[in-house]
Amino acid sequence: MTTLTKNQKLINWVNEWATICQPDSVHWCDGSEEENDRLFDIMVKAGACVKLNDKKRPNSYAFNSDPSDVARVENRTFICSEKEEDAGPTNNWADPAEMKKTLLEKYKGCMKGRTMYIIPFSMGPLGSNIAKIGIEITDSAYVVTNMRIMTRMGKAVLDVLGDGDFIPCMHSVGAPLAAGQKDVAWPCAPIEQKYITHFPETKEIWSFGSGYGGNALLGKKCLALRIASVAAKEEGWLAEHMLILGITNPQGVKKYVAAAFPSACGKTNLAMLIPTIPGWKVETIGDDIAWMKFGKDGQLYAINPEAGFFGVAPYTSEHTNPNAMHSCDKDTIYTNVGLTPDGDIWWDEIGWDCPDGTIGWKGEKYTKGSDVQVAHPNARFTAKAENCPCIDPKWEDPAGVPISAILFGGRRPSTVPLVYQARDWNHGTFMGSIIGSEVTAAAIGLAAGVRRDPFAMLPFCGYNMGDYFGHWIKIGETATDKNKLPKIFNVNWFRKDESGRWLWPGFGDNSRVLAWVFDRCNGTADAVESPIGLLPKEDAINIEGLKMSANDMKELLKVDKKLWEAEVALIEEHFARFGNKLPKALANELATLKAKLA
Ligand code: O2Y
Ligand code: MN
Repeated sequence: MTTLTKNQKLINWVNEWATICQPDSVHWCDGSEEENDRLFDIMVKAGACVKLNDKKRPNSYAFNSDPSDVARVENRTFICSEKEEDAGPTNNWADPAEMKKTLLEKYKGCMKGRTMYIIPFSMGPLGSNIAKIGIEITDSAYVVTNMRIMTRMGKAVLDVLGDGDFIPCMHSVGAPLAAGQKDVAWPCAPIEQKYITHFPETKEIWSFGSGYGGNALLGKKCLALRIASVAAKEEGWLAEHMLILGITNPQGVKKYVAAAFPSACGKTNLAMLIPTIPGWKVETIGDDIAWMKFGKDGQLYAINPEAGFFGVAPYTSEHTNPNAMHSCDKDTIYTNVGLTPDGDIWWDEIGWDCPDGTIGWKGEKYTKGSDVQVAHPNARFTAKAENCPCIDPKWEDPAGVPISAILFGGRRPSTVPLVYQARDWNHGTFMGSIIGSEVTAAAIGLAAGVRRDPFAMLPFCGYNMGDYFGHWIKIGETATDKNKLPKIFNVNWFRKDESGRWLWPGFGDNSRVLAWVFDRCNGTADAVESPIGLLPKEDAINIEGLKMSANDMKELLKVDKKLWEAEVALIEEHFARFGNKLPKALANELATLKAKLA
């Protein structure tokens, strides 16, 4: 074992886990290219992955997971706070001592026959005062190679850490090997033995049984959202499930926008949007997570704590998101996509037909007309941010970028207009607290209606969501210069008319809405008051070149009193969930909305 640090606390922690897990060997990851190549070589030889055709996809690999391990597992994700109340009504709670006892039994000998990897990683640019250092212990080389893309990882992190503190992240796929036992391509434990657990008071993460995405790449959802949200509340900043983009107008003025949407709203597409309106430019800081802190000047600054994209592959194409497509031209890990006979990848709506002979993610051969599922709907690409053609020049700036606007949104076929602006910070917090998407009865057995996902943080808030609302209110109160707070907007790309026709084209045309947001922040666009907030003036949104009637635009910006009265009743139901944890300021906002509608 080559220990790359003199940090005694870290060495002791690693030794303790090595004693419990009993791996065959311990490897401290230095993050070098040689190490990365060696790990891929080992995985290719073991049949865990395939190296793709170097001429088509240089330095890229395809993995297929076990069919039981294809996504984050919310019902196996736990917040283990000392008090149940501190996990709140939206999280699964477990007693921390009991959970540790259960898991320690599982971790005992769980790495037999495997290597224990020690991954030092930084969430955020190395040395940034907004960044945090974590150490992940894992027995998965797949996790190591993904973490090398998704975070700043390796020896340099240990150098910055010195003898300082780190966030301990413990992970095992939970599949020890007996002497002489042959490994499988994707080791993991059965679903009921998977545990993704968080200990907010001690800021620890223990994950067991899954090798997939958010369950296993612990820097992402576990650290950068669940644990970071707790730290952010304690330290007075914001850890949010938000993309960050830079937008430049034709005069060369640039502003930065952060945005939160529930899943399946096109967050990565918005982060990498190519504007359809002449002269405008959008550049990407991040597509999933934003950490925002006040600077000395009273402005809120954001960093993307990640260094890569763990993007959904299906429906990503040259048409929907060319920048994402080119981010994964090289140096990419693909998970659960189809493997074509010429060593390339395929997924639904990639933009070309699936070649005969493509091997699907479950190992079945596809031929035209067969019903083989080629790519899993949650198939992923892990791609480096530095390979994104529209990456923002400031994406690694340790100081972060100043945020002028925050957007919230959801999939709302009716009721919610294309865009409206909050009157102030508390009203914007109210907007964030009520976002959600409409689901049909058929969707995953849920009752039809609006599924609320406040701030898109429902699965990611590491503490009581009512207290989280309160933290947002407090951020507004403690801002030294209220005029410098970001302006807050709600957007809805998903409005339909009565016949079910989409009213808004979406994708690159969302730049038309971003331009209005930009102009509002720039003081160069007017707005009109409505009961729900500030709406664009008629003709304020540039629809030149779109096949849209004036009536469509009217419909898109309509505030239907009856629908909003029904919405108020639904919001009351939603807020009731938080009991006495609901901040008074949000109850007041709801009362104001009711009064304005009357
Ligand atoms: O299924 C997973 O493990 C990935 S979930 C994910 C990945 C990237 C960005 N966002 C998400 C999410 O669930 O919000
Ligand atoms: Mn996400």
